[in-house]
Formats: sequence, C-alpha cells, structure tokens
Amino acid sequence: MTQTTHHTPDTTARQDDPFPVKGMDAVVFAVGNAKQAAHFYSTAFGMRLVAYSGPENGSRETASYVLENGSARFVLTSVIKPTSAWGRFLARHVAEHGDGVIDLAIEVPDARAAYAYAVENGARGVTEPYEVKDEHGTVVLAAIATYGETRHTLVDRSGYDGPYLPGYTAAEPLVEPPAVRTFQAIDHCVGNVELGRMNEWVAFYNKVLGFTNMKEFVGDDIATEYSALMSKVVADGTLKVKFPINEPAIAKKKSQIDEYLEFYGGAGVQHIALNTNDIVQTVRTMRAAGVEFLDTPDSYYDTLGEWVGDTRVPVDTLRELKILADRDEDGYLLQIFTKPVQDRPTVFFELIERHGSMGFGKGNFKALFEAIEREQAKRGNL
Ligand code: TYF
Ligand code: FE
Repeated sequence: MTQTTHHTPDTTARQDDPFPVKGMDAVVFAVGNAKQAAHFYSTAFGMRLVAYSGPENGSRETASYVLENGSARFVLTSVIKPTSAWGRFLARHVAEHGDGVIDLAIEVPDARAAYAYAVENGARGVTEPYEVKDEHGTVVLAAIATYGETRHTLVDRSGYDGPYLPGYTAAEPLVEPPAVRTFQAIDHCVGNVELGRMNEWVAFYNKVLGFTNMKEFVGDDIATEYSALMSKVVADGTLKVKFPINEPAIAKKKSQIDEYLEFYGGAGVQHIALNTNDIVQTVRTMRAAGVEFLDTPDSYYDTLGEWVGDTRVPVDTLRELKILADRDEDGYLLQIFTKPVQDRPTVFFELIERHGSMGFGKGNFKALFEAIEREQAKRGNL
C-alpha cells in the first residue's frame, strides 16, 4: 500500500487518482484578534487582504479576514460574541490552543465525491457536503477530521468567481504590498502528533485520501542522535498537497515536538512552508518588517560550499541572512524558518526556494534542530 514517490513528479491529473486534488485552498487560523493578525500578515508577511466577513456585512458572531499572496491563501477568524456552536468552538479553540490552525482546506474538483471517498475509507465526517451560493455562483463544501482538532475542508469552487466564499465581501489591501512578492504558494503543511501515532496518521492519509509516501523521512537513527523526532511525508499523486507528519522521539533531550504538544494542548499544525522565487529578497523584506528567524552558526557556512556546491545565492549572502541550503540528486533548495509567531512555542513558518529538489532539507536537519533547541533552552523547555 505504502508507495514511495521519487524524483520528478507527474503534475498532470491522473485518471485513476482515487482522490484528485487541485491544491491547497486555504490555511484557516483561529486567533484571538483577527484584526491585528490581518495587520501582521499584511505588514510583516507582505500578504494582501482580499475579502472580509464580519458584523458590517452580516456576520455578527465572527470576524474573518482573507489574505492572499499568489495562490497562498490564509483566513484569520476570531469570535466576536459566541452565539452558536461554531462561535463557542472558536472561543474554546483559542482558549485551549492559543492562535492556531483549525483547517487545512483542500481544493478538489468534486467535494461530494471526495467526501464520500474519504468517509468510505474511514475518515470521520465533520460536515456533510453542502452548497453555499451568492451572486458570484455556488461553492460546494464538506469537511473531515484529521489529527487533533484540525480538519480538512474539501472545497469545490469551480462554479464560483467571488473573492472567497459567499458571506465574504471584497476588501482592499491594508497597506501597500511590498514591491517584490514575498512568496507565492503553500509548499507543505506540517502536523505534530502524539508519541507513537505518526504511522497511524500516515496510514490515515494513505487510506482516506489515497496519498502516497515521499521518500524523505526522519527515522530512528536521526531521531535518537539529534532530532528527537520522527517524520514522514505524505502527498497527493501530483505533489500539489504535501503533509509531513512529526511525532516526538525519546532521545537525550526533550523533543521540540513534546514542547509543541504541551503548549498547543495536543496534536496540531506545526509549520506552514511558503514557496518563494527570491528567498534573499523575501528574508530581507520580512526581517526589515520585524519577522524573527532562527539563527544559524557561522560554522554551518564554513563547510556549506564543500557539500552543497553552487547555488544561485553566494554563501556569504546565505551566511548574512542565515538561510540554509540543501542538495539531493534532483537539485537544491534554500530554506529558512521563523521563530514561533505567537507567544506559545507552537506555530511557525518556513520559506523555501526550490531548484529541482523535492526534498524537505534533510541535510539541514542537524543545524535546524540545534537552532530550535537553542530557542527551547531560552524558554526553559529543554
Ligand atoms: O517540513 C520539514 O520536514 C522540514 C524540516 O520539527 C522540519 O521543514 C522537520 C521537523 C521540524 C521542523 C522542520
Ligand atoms: Fe518544512
């Protein structure tokens, strides 16, 4: 059942794909103050507000801000006054987990068929398929549960040309967007699950969504040596949706995954990786706007050139900005990780510039995990 996806992906939709997907539809965050979060993702991440739902346009219970950057879409939702089960869910979610991701929404060509396939194969249905309409057309939505309190909404928006969903009205960017786009797509979305449950969740994605395993994984050797985590990656047949799953490993130190699980209050989304075409410009822009990135010691750059070979960016620039590089048989990638973006040591972001490599930066795991551990130690959680 478990297959390994190698090298250059076939990005054309397969006739026999049991669960065809078009890509990520949105990452939906439940936050304490969506108005201020929208400001952060606009000014610090360079995203554009495109749609809004709140008391001014008929939603008295919640306020939601939709921000985009290329095909990447974030939805930030806060409860204003809980009056229904949904409002109470949002309020409790923020109280228990802090700001976090409630939904990794996936765009599909047929939400009814996707939901039926998932539920037949063992998914827990959260919301049966339903239609929402306005003057822009019709959207079909359904939702299934995944790890923790996270869900996957399945979205068929092929019959819709509005700014997001019925109930939302178009909105203007909050500030002038940066001259150069900071990122343009969601590369992958990572989940942290409880000790011993990674394989269960990998099997869930294999069976329920027909996803296959990518070759990159963190196994026992790396886990006990220095990472204190195990990780496997599942993806749809066209590699448009990629979900690494981490679990803590018993090692010499307290696992960064245990720190997450403790402060998030269970399993949930750990990081969202964003594709950029110019990581140097993006990191400069985001650093100037106050985004904090993990540090990398100079010693990393002293030996980098020897094994990574030539990249688009000189090693001195990578060193200056603390950008990591990795190479495999398909090419190379450049990546960097933010510090957690809320007070809890939970959700963070990755920027990734890919040149052929479809990996996740395996060659950087040691340097990266040491950097995360330095942050854990500062917080008193190592
Ligand atoms: O998504 C990935 O696999 C990489 C590496 O706690 C990684 O970004 C893996 C685990 C982790 C942080 C980053
Ligand atoms: Fe990642």
